[in-house]
Amino acid sequence: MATVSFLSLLRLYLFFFPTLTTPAVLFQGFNWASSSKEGGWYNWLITKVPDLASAGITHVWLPPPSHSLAQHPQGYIPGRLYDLDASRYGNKEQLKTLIKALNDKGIKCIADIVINHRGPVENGRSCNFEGGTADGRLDWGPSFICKGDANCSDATGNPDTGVDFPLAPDVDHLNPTVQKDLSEWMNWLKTEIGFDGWRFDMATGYSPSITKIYMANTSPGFAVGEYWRDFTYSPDGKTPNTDEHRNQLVQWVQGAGGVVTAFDITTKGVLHAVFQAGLWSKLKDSNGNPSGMIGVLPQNAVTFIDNHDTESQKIWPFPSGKVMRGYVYILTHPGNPSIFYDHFFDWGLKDELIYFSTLRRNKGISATSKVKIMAADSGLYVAMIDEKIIVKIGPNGGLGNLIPADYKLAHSGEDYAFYDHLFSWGLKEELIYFSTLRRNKGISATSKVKILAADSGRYVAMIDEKIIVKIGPSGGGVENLIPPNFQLAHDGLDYAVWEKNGNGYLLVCDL
Ligand SMILES: [Ca+2]
Ligand SMILES: [Ca+2]
Repeated sequence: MATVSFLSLLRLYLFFFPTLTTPAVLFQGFNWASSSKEGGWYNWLITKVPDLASAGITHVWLPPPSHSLAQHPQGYIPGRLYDLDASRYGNKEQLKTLIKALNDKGIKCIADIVINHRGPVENGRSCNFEGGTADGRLDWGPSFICKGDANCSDATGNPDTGVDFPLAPDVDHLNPTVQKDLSEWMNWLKTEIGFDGWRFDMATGYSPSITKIYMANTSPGFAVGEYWRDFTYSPDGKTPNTDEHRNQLVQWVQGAGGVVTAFDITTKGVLHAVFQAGLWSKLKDSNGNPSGMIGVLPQNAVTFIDNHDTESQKIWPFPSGKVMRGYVYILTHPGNPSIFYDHFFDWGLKDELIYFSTLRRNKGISATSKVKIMAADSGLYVAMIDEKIIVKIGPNGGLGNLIPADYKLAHSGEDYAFYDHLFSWGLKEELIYFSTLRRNKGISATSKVKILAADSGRYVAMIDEKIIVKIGPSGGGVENLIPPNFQLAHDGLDYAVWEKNGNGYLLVCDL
């Protein structure tokens, strides 16, 4: 058999262990109106699972799952934390069914953890809480609430370690029983309900050292915090507080133990500065890197364009008409990008979002991909990612000689384009591989061809029932065409070879 290069081995390794290397693409699976969806949101979202799978989504962030005060049906003032049947999104069984359907497609689920504050028993004393089980779990009184909280006059707990939530009693997270009860509840969400990780609501509400405790006690597969600090500008409107802003995010992540990620609100702010105020140079920091959190701690950044607050409630909506340009940026750049439900399903952007999330996966763009910013001024942003693609955003078409000769325009949309790297080295090695394959497999002038697919950008054929070859840019559903006794043996740019009873797996073990 032909010499198998290290690169081929690496590709094989990536093929067999995708979960270790597949970059995360998150999806926010709800908006502010979802709790009033007729028939229940969980029942609705489950019909969208195939779309999410085809977009390469790895994690879906679901809304707060517990009972919540009647006037807050979205779940953000939860009371009976264990009571998932009183949620306005659906009941516990519907939630479990949804999570299982997502898990079956390889998608993990993130629970929205609202623990800064808690909704008291309604029509009772303002500072009594019920856990939602027959036993005493999470049944709390005033001693569990931060002293001085305006929502609980007889609170006797420790002073708040963070920001106060004005609409409900703030929980005293320094109380060891609080830490134990909430950790237990979160672990129950994992083991009993099927969640894999957390989105920490209002993470400014308590010290990062508290988040660190919950991270350690619950070991989530993925966790992201909403550490919200307002993005501001100097009085002349020209200088956003970019460095200071992202440093707060970084300090929070480090204070919380360094494993948790944070929503990259700085990157959203920078994109607002660009598309609202035309401050294109702000896309590059003083070191030549992206000026959001992705420029300093990308593996801990979750980039986003909008969410159930900023867009649904018009708190800080992305500049009008520029949403797709924002996604082109975050889906081609480092960090862990996320997609908002509305943009994907309601705004007509689905195909483009799938295009760019597929591009991200195919090119192996990850949370720590390298960005080389080639232009960031006067309506033009051009950046090379991992020396594999070049992305251009902005109305200014004056590219001059910016795009190297070995990059070719592959895709474009309104004020954005992507250039793909042409592999310019010689073909000798590949030609030897295929001529050797031909000889070793006894492929002859009269070999039998069984065509398995010839449509939509892909050609798949079995030769003599010994090998399968795939040619074409589309990867869509090819894995379903390959019988289980065929193993991926080799691949290149838009082509791949599978061998019957091949020794691909053994090669992987040799690594
Ligand atoms: Ca409060
Ligand atoms: Ca608080």
